[in-house]
Amino acid sequence: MNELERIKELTKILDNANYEYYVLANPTLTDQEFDKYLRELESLEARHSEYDNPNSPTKRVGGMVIEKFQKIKHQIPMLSLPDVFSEEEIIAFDKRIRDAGITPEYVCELKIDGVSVSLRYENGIFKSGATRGDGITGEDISHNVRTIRSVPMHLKEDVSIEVRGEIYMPKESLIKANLEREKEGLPLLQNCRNAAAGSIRQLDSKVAAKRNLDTWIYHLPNPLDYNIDKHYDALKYMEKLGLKVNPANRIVKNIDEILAFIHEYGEKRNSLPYDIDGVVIKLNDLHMQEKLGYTSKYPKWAIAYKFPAEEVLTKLTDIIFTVGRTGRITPNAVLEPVIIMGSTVKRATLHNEEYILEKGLKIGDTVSIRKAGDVIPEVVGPKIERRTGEEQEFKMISTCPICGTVLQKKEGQVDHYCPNESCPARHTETLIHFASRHAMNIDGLGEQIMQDLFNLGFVKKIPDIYLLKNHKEDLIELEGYGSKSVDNLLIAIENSKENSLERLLFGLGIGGIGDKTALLLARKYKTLEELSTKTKEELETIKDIGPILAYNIVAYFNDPNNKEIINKLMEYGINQTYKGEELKNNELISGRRFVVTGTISFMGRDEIERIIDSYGGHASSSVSAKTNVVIVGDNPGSKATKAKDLGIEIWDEEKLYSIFNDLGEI
Ligand code: 1X8
Repeated sequence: MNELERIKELTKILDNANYEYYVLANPTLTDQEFDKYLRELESLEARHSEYDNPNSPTKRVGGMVIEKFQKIKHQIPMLSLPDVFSEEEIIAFDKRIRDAGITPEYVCELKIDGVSVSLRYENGIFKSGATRGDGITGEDISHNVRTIRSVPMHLKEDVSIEVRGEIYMPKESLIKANLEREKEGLPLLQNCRNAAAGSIRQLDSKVAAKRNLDTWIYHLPNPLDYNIDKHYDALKYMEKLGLKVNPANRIVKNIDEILAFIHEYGEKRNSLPYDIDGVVIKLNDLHMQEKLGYTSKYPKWAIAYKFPAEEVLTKLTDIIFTVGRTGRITPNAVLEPVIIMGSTVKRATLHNEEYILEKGLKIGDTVSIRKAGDVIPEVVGPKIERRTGEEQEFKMISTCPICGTVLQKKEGQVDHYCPNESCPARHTETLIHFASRHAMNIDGLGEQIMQDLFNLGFVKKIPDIYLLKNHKEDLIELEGYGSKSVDNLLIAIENSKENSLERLLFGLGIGGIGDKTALLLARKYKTLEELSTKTKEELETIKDIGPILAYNIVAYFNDPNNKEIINKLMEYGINQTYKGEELKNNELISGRRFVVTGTISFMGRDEIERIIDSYGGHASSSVSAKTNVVIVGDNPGSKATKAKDLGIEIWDEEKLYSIFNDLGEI
């Protein structure tokens, strides 16, 4: 056998082993055998660059870096499905179909919480993978798709075909990735969906390779070309080609069977190794699908039933109080740790006294917890029937838990405040704020560690942060901080010295200066020194700066304590000048008014608004006739509907991504 033939043979053996392991979950080679073949193939390929094959099993480990995402036009648009949330809506869907003279048979499938993908094969060979994009045009993510082992590089028949499905991150992969990230002092991945979305949008395929992504394939766009006239047969056909098709898919004959499927997987949901957020119900007969057709946006032959937000039960072991930077007291639920939607929840805010009384919470209650907007945990309420009589009534505190000062509550307001301006709690909150993401952005200097550093006396005031490098050994000895994370922390602190003025200005925590005002002032005055010389009257001439804010700024710079802080920061080499670029210009953004609603998977709202701002656009929170563009993410609220009603331009996640990407902001 010559070397080319051996390359082909090894490719086949390894592809097949991947298929058996990752699609069938039935390994046939030992890890050692697999590695041996892989190494042999690697060394043959190294000697024969003329046989370079992008689909080689050796390329599964990633390492391909692209410069930018190419566009791929979908041959058939990639539509989304109408969401429904109730039994009634499912019954109405069934009725519409029956009213069209169809006696339906349906296929029930799991709705995977991942990222849609369209895969193209030519003569059985993998050609490309594309995101949904705006449904018409997606982005070429082939380099990342090649790292997903359950995506075959060769189909079992030499067909040319396009198939669609979902790329997702298994729950276990998220847990593993987060364990690693924790060790390395990196921020944790929030959930499987965002982690999957983030990974496939990387230019370097190493990231996707590391994330252990997986697929479920559930749609054949042009089945009639393959003489298939039932959706379920299309699923079977795709499975036969070697694609990973979900074994849960089930043909059902009526509403009761649909509801039984929903109920069954509602129960099994937590024990599945991947996240699902609902059930997709599709008409099985493809000719009937054609007959029903499409609305302008959706197929009429399928719906996506979404599960209610996941709720889990746990115990409310205590209610503790934290004091904010402004002195505001917040009660927090201390919970027996539970995993919900892939992350552990131990605390949840209870906002204020009234909130707790309205929910009727007692300490010791079994409570149900859910994740609002999929990220922030929320206590839904107590399970009264689980009470034993041992629970304790909640009682609001009357003095500050940190300094003991009697709390105040302003007329008509729900929040309690500690009025003591020099309450130590305010110092830690000030410090936490200084290091936070939108201020100096010091990674690794979060709430808990800052509290520890304050208690140990290492950091009492803001400038002390920059002396932490003198306490390196002490830090390493602190429980829970390895030498690696201390190194990372010290590097992050050093790097923050170079931040542009607006971050420092926001970080100082001058009453009423948010990140936007900080940017405005930094752009206008360029240095902290210059800002500090302005009078109240001068400041008030600036649009968006009212008398209170102007007063706060002047008062801040007149306070000797603050002068000392600023002098120290200067002495330690913290930049105090505006480094930002002058306003960037882009006709899609500059001078236009934006509202962002819903969750954008690849970027937080604040960051999006910051970028809009840097092009001289305006981001605001409410939609009005003045709004030019509404950016609509996942789970948008009424703002999206209002935008539609007003006929305002809408950018979905893909459109935003492609604009930001073209501008080099991603
Ligand atoms: C989206 C999804 C579909 C399915 C599963 N998971 C999804 N996220 C399925 O059909 N089994 S269909 C779909 C869509 O058409 N937008």
